[in-house]
Amino acid sequence: MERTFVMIKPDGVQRGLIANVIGAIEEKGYKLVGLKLLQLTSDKAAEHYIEHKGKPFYDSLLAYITSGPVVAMAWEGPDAVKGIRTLMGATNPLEAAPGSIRGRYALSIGKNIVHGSDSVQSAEREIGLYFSPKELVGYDRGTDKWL
Ligand code: DAT
Ligand code: MG
Repeated sequence: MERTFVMIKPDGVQRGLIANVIGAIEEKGYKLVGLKLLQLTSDKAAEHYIEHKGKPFYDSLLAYITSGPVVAMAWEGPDAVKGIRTLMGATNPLEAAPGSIRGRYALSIGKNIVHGSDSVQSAEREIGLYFSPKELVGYDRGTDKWL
């Protein structure tokens, strides 16, 4: 069982896609264990995207991710990190599989709707950036045995 961090980026919120993104992940079978709406400060955004510091797109990435509210979430399930990356589609929406979240809703790499952790280690770090342990809620669902 894994947990992963997912964020609906400002374009996803502004375009009214919160329910669609949550729905895609929920319908697949993953379990929502943490959820909040917030506006990122520059400091938080820099911490989140520390691995990209110095890259040509870094400044525009920070401007974009702080440009409006985001939805931060923790999701749980078997192989949740890789599974949710697959559900999101490739970073560049031009290459994202049709039917994936980015494949369905996004046109450009600079506005690709959603973030998802890329490894179990990143997931742990990113969940910790946005949630305190008591803000994460573990629970059983009647459907868990069918997944
Ligand atoms: P992902 O979000 O799929 O994990 P990433 O971690 O490589 O992708 O990059 C973080 C975000 O930065 C990505 O969602 C969009 C933006 N980005 C990445 N590569 C880019 C590029 N070559 N030009 C513009 N933006 C880019
Ligand atoms: Mg990434």
